[in-house]
Amino acid sequence: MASRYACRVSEISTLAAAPIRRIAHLDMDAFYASVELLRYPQLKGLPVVIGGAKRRVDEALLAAQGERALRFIPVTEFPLLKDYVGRGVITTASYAARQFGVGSAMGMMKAAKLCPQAIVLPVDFEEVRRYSRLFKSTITEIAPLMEDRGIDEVYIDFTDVPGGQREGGRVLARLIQKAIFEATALTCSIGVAPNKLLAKMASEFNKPQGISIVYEADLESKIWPLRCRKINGIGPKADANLIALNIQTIGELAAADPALLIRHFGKSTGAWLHEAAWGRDERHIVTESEPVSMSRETTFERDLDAVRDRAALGKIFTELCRKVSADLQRKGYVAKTIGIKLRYEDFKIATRDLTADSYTADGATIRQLAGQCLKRVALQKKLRLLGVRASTLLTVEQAQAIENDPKDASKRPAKQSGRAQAATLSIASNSQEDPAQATDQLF
Ligand code: TTP
Ligand code: MG
Ligand code: MG
Repeated sequence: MASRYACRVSEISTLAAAPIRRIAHLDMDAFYASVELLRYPQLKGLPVVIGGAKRRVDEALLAAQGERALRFIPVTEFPLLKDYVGRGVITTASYAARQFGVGSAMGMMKAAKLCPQAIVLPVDFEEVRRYSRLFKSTITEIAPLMEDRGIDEVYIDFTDVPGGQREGGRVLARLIQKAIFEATALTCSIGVAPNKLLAKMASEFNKPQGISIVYEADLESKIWPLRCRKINGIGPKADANLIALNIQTIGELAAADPALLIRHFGKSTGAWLHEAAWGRDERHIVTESEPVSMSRETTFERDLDAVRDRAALGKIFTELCRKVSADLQRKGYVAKTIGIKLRYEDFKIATRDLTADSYTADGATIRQLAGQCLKRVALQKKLRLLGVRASTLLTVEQAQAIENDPKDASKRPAKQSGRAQAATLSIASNSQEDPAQATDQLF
């Protein structure tokens, strides 16, 4: 009897000691605009919108005098929204501009009516990506379980991180905000809650530079008064359907009969809507490692012959290289190894790759390297599929760091626009074909 009792006590104490699941959602404040304001501190506090094309005058100044010169451009020299001609949309607006009702995805013309005095700046994707990486690596140094949710937001598992349970996670949230500010001079907002769904909503509650904690018990007071649209996953269409059912708020959704929701939205969405309205979400944080390669391939509508369909194959091949190049550039990577993959009409596969002595993301360079790989495969049989792969990846920043290291000149990356430099360090193959059969018939 006594031992059973002891066992019960230990069970209870184990339960009591188990930390509460705390998930944070962190979102940068007016991200693109804030990144530009670092470059132009003279515009701080002014209404600024991001959109439109690059300013040539800044480009010239940047090239001639470097980044620091930009901060001395007089405020009066910046283009204003009222003078903007064109049909573009705004990607984001500084908080000073938002007071005039200007915001993301709004047409420039409409925004100009609301806030003609706003300054228009273009986005610099490379800079935005650099800051995106910087704030994310700052987070993972403190809290390793992070899920990347796009350019300016992440989920973080606070549960087992020091400070993650103090004041409902506020202590850790404050620490992360401070670390990000020290690393980037940018501000962010953080919501901490028992799950992703609630954390995502919470991060918006006190923007900008806000922290908000949502406990399970806050569901009724903080979540239920919100409009259904605030649930991440309820888009304009689902929202309109809910409104048609006279369901406007999350509280009304929670009160709705699940059977009615299932009738209107199907089994899985209907059930999910009910769970979401009750603040239930079991999804875990999904961490992702850096990509090891990026590739593009295409299966042809009919098998193609290297001689007869040479022109078509050449075009497809170049296009695949262009896409791999665009993928690398969009994600901010450079590659040192370029490979090709062929599938023949008999479904046999041949691959070749080639490691250059420099890194690149340039389409023409990739095409040239892939072309060299192609010289080493047999092309007598018809082809079903063609693929191009870039591997041995580095981020642009890592590659630049190597380039700037005078001790390691051998690893210097190629200039982005340059042709491949001596690209024949190693030729690897794992083909089921006999390399001796290689022909010179290239497309
Ligand atoms: P958001 O996080 O939605 O917006 P934001 O960071 O500008 O402002 P907030 O303080 O409210 O979070 O988007 C992040 C960036 O993504 C934003 O700075 C610009 C870009 N973006 C677009 O390009 N188009 C869009 O429609 C939206 C919403 C954002
Ligand atoms: Mg943001
Ligand atoms: Mg965001």
